[in-house]
Amino acid sequence: MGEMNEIFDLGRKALHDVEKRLDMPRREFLQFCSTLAVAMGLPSGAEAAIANAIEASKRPSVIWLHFQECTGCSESLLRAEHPTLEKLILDVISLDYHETLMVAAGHQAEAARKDAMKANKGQYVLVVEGAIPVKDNGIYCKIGGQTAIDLVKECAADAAAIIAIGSCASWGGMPSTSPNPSGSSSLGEVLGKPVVTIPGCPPNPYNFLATVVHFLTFGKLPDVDQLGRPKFAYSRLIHENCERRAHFDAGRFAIEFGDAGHRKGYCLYKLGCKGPETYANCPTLGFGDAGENNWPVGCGHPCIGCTEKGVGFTKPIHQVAKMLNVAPPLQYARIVEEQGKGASFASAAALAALAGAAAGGAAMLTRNLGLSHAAEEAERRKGNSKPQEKTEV
Ligand code: FSX
Ligand code: SF4
Ligand code: F3S
Repeated sequence: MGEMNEIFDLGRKALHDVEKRLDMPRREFLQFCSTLAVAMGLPSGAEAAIANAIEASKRPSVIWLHFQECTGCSESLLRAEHPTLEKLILDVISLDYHETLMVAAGHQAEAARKDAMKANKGQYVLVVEGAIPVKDNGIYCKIGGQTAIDLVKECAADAAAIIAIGSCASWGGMPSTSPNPSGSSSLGEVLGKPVVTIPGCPPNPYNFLATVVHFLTFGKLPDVDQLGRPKFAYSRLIHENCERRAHFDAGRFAIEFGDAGHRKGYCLYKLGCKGPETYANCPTLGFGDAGENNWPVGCGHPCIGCTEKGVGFTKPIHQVAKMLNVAPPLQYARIVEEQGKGASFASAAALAALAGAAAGGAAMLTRNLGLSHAAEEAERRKGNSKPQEKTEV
């Protein structure tokens, strides 16, 4: 109740103003603030602070630089619906320089960047999308006659906060894959200091939005992990929240794209899913405001680990993942084994308890991965006897 009172403390007039400014009904606005508070893992009542900050704050000036990338980060932001990008640009942040979206071009564009930097010295947010080529003094990427290296250093000097958006800016991403002829590097490497990173190829726009709103509300960027990723978004393994996890634990795997297991929504581990070694909130957040299960695994493709340095664009897509966390799957009964064979659920639980959590988990994991071979055979036999089970993929 306390937090509701705090929200009501915003006052009718303030809510009316914000409603008008964002062209968003107040209920939707308050819902938006609550969603961001939950996404950031903030304690109850924080939505009031967020609502207050958005209502009262001067919009922070944002300078957004593009280097070696595909513009997918900006594209994913364009798909954010709550609030839409134009509301975000016009009412939550002031996007003063963004090469893809700004109307100005040439000298006019560069003048807009310099003006914004001067007017908001020490207060603007610098967002960098794309890797930065450092080979041969950075001559492989120049904008307005300046190398990306010089440009980013100039803009970083007076920024209040620096955010690397996308895997390319966060750790080199796709442009840095071997043999990396232009020496594509991350923003942190070029600046020689850690920056907040929002990796993903593309990243989820709400992770970016929540990070900016955190800065707006608390005057500082959120807590980050050792790779600079906001903990609110990147502290859980995808494998821990995946809707296919029960299949993994029960040893039910898709073996080939389009086989019976794939069509039944089985676990994609054997197709190379990197969920077990990738930290991100993709399964819980989804993409594109397009409803449930709208994320790579939900759509039937293994996670390639795009948010994880050393996994995405580094490990082969179909190579099986390294298991980082092994928890004993005590809560799921296995169904893919012949009757009368294998351990019972109760005896498996007792075994896991006796062997200790980690050892038990590893044993169960090995067992289930092994089990799946029997399951594969069973699927194949079924496929042979029932031609309609086969797919044309
Ligand atoms: Fe593209 Fe962004 Fe990938 Fe990179 O996203 S979606 S190549 S992370 O910098 O534009
Ligand atoms: Fe989900 Fe991939 Fe883990 Fe399977 S391996 S449960 S598909 S995250
Ligand atoms: Fe990337 Fe895997 Fe999420 S591929 S978008 S980290 S599900």
